Amino acid sequence: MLKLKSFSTLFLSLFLTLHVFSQEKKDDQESMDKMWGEASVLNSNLREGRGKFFDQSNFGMFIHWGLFSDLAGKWKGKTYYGIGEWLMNPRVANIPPKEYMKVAEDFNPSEFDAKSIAKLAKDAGMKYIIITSKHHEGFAMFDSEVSDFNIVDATPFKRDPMKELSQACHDLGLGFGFYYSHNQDWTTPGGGNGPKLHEDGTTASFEEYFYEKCKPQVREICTNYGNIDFIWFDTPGGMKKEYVIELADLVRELQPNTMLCSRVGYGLGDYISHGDMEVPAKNLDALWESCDTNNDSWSYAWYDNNFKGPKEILHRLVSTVGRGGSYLFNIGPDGNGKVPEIGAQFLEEAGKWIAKYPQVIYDAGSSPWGHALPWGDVTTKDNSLFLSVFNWPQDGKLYLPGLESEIISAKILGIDNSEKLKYENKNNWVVFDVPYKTPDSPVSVIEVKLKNDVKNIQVDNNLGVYPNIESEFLTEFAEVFKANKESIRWMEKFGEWKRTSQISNWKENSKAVWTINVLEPGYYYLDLNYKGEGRLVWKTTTDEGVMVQNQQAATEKYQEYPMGILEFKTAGKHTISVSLVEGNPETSSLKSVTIKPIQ
Ligand code: JFZ
Repeated sequence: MLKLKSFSTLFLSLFLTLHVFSQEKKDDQESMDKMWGEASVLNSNLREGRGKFFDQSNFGMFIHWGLFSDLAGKWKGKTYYGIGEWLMNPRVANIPPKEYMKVAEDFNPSEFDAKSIAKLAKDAGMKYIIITSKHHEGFAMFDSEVSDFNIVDATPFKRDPMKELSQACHDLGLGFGFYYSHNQDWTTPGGGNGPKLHEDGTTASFEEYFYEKCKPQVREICTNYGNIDFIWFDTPGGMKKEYVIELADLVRELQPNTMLCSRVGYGLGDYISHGDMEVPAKNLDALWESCDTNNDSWSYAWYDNNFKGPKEILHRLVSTVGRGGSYLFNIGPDGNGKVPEIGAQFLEEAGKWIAKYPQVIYDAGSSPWGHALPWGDVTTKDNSLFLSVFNWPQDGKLYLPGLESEIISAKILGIDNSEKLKYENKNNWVVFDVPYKTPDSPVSVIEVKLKNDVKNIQVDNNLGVYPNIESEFLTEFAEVFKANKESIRWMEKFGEWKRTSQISNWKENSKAVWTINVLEPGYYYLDLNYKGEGRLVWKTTTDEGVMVQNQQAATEKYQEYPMGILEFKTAGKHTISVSLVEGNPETSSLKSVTIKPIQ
């Protein structure tokens, strides 16, 4: 029953994610929806079978590399900002396929060093590499008998880098997998969103593309590179189910231990792929992965040096594991085959931290709280909670809400002779006495040993109001009456997807209600994060009859505004209820509520 419920929640959230969108970005969303296809899956007793390696690893490297890497986001002197691997697409530089294919003539990534990339993954603490063998551009980055448009036959480079990389991974004990764009092929007649006609002017069919290129190439990548742990098909779009079944069957036959990601289509994958470049707010009880990139584009783009720092990489990784998933983190080597230096350095630094705290990541379980906590996140193993503290408290107190289970001991990891931490129980909170000085950088870890296995413990997972750190309550966690709770997505730059959950369509008696857990009664600042037009008036009331109502400005972008001071008269469980009092209910939407201690 529990399983069923969380699966249906998951479906719902995936459905909302894929189908709700803001008006102005409707076109982008619709065409992208069509290409992604449905987000599928869910068998799975796979955790003990072929899914075990994936389930336990929790951290892998994704690599986007192709002809587009050589172009680096630029065509005929003009830079096209956004995801680089889409450069030739009509919505970006609109490069005619024949002209695009000529790029191969100058593609010579002579600095490509498979061993150093595999070593980077290993040093970063990643357990496998998944690389683009053919992206939507249709160019095979491997030696293919099936199509000459491949890196051995069409370029001066002449080497098969996939052979080198698969070998290097196997030598270092890393897993290995291929991305393959099975539906979209923008340079092959008949391929998804590809040329409609052959050279001689006759009509090309998807069937021809499928049997003459796609399927035989999938046979090649599943035959010539040893053991393959993942086949990561992408964007099934309008591809017919019978083709997808044929491909999945072929992979199962040739590589019976391979894990297929959900983007193969039609629910034929082994695990769910989240494409949001972000960590979901709530735990998902399934095998799933969140893919993300180390800067903004997936493939190399000359201007894009917005690399995530070690702390951010670790935060996203720990939170993904805390939500119950695996983190697939992308790098984009350039046209010479080199991995951009800054990104590589940050990964190595993150890897040093993981090497010190492997128990926090590998084979670690999800957080019993089911969501992030204001100071960081929780992963688990047997009787232990690992508290990864990203915002170390300045007042010597670390607060853990709602733990209704006996603690045996608590201590800071990574310090020689670290003493047991003192703590006290207050209501159902645990208050740890911690040193003022941050024990480790960029993240400190406290291990809390419990009397029982974490699988059997009780946690009150209501959102907490903390005495020493602000707490943001997302609309995902609210109960909503007579308004719409929805997930919206939009592109920041082209192909750079962002999402948020929001409450919109307010009516006279609409309200959003959060159930929260207050440790210290008293005064707190109340902020609301909303968008809209003109000026809006919001009202917030508590179950104790306290009310805060105020007017603030509004813009079309989400922004946080102070509402005033809210009082909790007693500690314990409370509700806060938010409604729109004045303003256009059509354009007003609420993203979150933040409660901040007053200093
Ligand atoms: C796809 C590709 O089109 C893109 O080039 C890149 O390879 C990326 C990893 O995958 O783009 C997607 C597909 C699905 C989602 C987001 C981007 N999604 O479901 O959110």
